[in-house]
Amino acid sequence: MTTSPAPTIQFDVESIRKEFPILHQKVNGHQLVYFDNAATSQKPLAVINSLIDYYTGYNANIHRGIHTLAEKATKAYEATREASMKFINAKHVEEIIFITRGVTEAINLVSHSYGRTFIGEGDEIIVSELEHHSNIVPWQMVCEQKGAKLKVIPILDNGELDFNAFKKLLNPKTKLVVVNHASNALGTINPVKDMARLAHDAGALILVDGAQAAAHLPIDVQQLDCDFYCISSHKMYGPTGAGILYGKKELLEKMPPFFGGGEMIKEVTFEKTTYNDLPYKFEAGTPNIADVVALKPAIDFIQSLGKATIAAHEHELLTYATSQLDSLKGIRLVGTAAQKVSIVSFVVEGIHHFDIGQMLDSRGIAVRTGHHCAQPLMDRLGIEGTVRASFAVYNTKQEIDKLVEGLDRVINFMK
Ligand code: C6P
Repeated sequence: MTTSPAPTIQFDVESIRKEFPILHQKVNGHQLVYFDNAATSQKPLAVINSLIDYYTGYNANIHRGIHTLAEKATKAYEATREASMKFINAKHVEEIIFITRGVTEAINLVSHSYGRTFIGEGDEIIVSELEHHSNIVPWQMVCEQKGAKLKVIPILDNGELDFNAFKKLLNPKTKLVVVNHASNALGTINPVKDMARLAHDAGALILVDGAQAAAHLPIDVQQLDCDFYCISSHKMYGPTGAGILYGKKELLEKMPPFFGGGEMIKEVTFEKTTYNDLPYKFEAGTPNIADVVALKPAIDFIQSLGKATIAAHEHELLTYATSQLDSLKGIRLVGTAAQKVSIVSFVVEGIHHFDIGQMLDSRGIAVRTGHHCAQPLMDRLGIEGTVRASFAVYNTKQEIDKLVEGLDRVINFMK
C-alpha cells in the first residue's frame, strides 16, 4: 500500500464481513469494532470450517500412514505448501518450511541453524531500529554466543529507515541484514528490494520479517531476491500455530537441521544419522497439521480478493483515519512514513495509552496499546508506548468514525 491514489474498490465490504462471524457481536454493550488486526486478524468461515472438516473428517498423521485418512491429510497439508509457494512466488515447493508458531519460530530457526553455523567472531548482523523484539533478540543471542556484532539502522523522525545510514553500515564484515517488510508499531513499509540488492552487493544475506506484510502487500520472493522470508498464518486470516519460513533452496540445503527427531531423517543408527530432503529436514515431529491445512483457505481468501483490491480498500481506511485523527486536538500521530500499511499509531497528550485503550474497550473498540514489542523503537521516539489501530479488509470508515468519536469523548472526559 502506498500514498498513491487508491483505485476504485472492487468488492463489497458488507459481504466480506458476513464471512467473519466473530465481528457480529456486542462487546461491553456496543457493536464490536476490531482494530487489533496487526496483533492477529479474525478468521473467515472458510478457515473455521476447514478446521472442523479436518477434525471431523480426516484427522490422521501425515507422511507416515498408508491408510485413506492419512493420505487425505497428507494431501491437504501438501496442498497448503503448493498454495504458499504460489502466494509468495517461490521458485521451488521445497523452499516452503512449515513452522508451528509464526515469524518468531521462523526467525529462531534461521538464527539457530544459519546464524550459529555461518556467523562467527567479528562478523556483523545489521538490524533496524524498527524491528519487533522477535527480529532483535534471536540475533543478539547469536552475537553473544559467536562473538559477532549487532549494528542498527537508525530511523528518521517520520519512522522511515535512514537509507543512507544503512548503506554506510554495510561492509565486508556484514553477514546478514534482518528487517521487517512493514513495521508493526508504525506501519512503515521498508524498501526491502533495494536493501536486498545492497546486502548482496556487500556479500551479505537478507532475512525479511513479513509478519505485517503477508495480508496486505504483494509478496514476490524472487523479485525481492530475499534469502529468507517469514510469515505468521494468524496475521493473514489463518489459524494460530502455523507459519511459513521461505528460504532459498541452496541455502536451506547447506543449513543444518534445527530440531532433531522423526520425519527429518533418512536413516538413523547410533553411529550416524542422515537427514531427510527439503523441506522435511526442517519439519521434525508431527507438525500442526490442522492449522497448516486451514492456512490454505486463508491464502485462497486473500487471493480471491486480490492484494491490489485489499490494498486499495485498506489505503482508503488509512488515509481516512490519518486525516480524522490528525484533526483531533490533543492527538499526535507517531509514524508518518510516505509508504505505510494500514496501521495508525498515536499518543494522546496527558493521557496514558493504557487508559485510552481501556476506555475504547468499554465502547466495544479493540485497539492495542503499549510498546508493541518494539521497545528500542519506543526509546528512540522518546515515548513509552502508543495507541495502535490496525485495519484489515473487513473494516469500514464507519468504524473509524466510532474510534474518532470515542477518542473525542475520552479526551474531553479526561480534560
Ligand atoms: N506482532 C503485534 O501486535 P508471531 O508472534 O511470531 O506471530 O509474530 C511476531 C512478530 C514479528 N514481527 C512483527 C513485525 C510482528 O508484528 C510480530 C507480531 C504482534 O504487533 C504481536 S506482538
